[in-house]
Amino acid sequence: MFVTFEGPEGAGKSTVLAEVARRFREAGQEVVTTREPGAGEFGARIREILLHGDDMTPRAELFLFLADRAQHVASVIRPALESGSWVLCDRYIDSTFVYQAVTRGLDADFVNRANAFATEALVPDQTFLFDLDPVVGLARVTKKDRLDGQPINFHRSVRQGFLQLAQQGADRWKIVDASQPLADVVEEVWARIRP
Ligand code: T5A
Repeated sequence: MFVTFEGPEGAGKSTVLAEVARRFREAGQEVVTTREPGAGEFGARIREILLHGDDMTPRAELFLFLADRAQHVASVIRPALESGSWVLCDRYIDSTFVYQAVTRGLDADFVNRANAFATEALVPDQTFLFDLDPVVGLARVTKKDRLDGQPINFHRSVRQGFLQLAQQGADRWKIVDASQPLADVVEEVWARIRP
């Protein structure tokens, strides 16, 4: 099973993902935890440019996220799935659609096709949307990066973009109210992630 965690900044994705993975391991289930951008040495270098480098054009930004994803799918995600492991991934194709197409304004059809090309059409089985007011989420983030530092309207558009995508999307989406206490968010995801 390939499960992705999506949402605006500071929504609690990585914290919840780590706790869910701990529970899987405790139950004897093989699980690989990973994230985008930034898995492995190749991804780490791209992450550094994307999050801590100089400003860049939306098109350059798109291709860096896609390069990271192509390598990540081929070297981490597919091998793990083929070995029978669960894969829990912090951000994936939907982040590109929302940040680079909806919010940056790049062509949505092109972004969808580019996502499919980069991943050889690997779509998650399940996606959790951690929905949260960006003002609350940004207040939770202590070390701000290049994207956290965008104007608040950028982050509002990200939230709306994710909500629209999840509401229109296929059954793989589950929307979680990420403003609840952390323990409640964990329980909700845990209850809904098990097949
Ligand atoms: N991006 C990414 C694109 O533009 N296109 C793409 O294709 C991709 C893949 C990645 C950036 O790149 C963009 C999106 C991002 O801007 P990142 O650092 O990986 O940058 O960003 P995030 O994934 O947003 O990581 P964050 O750390 O900001 O958010 P999380 O993982 O959702 O939040 P988390 O778990 O780190 O929690 C933040 C803090 O809040 C607390 C935690 O303890 C932690 O201190 N917390 C809660 N506090 C109260 N109540 C709760 N329910 C809480 N849940 C967590």
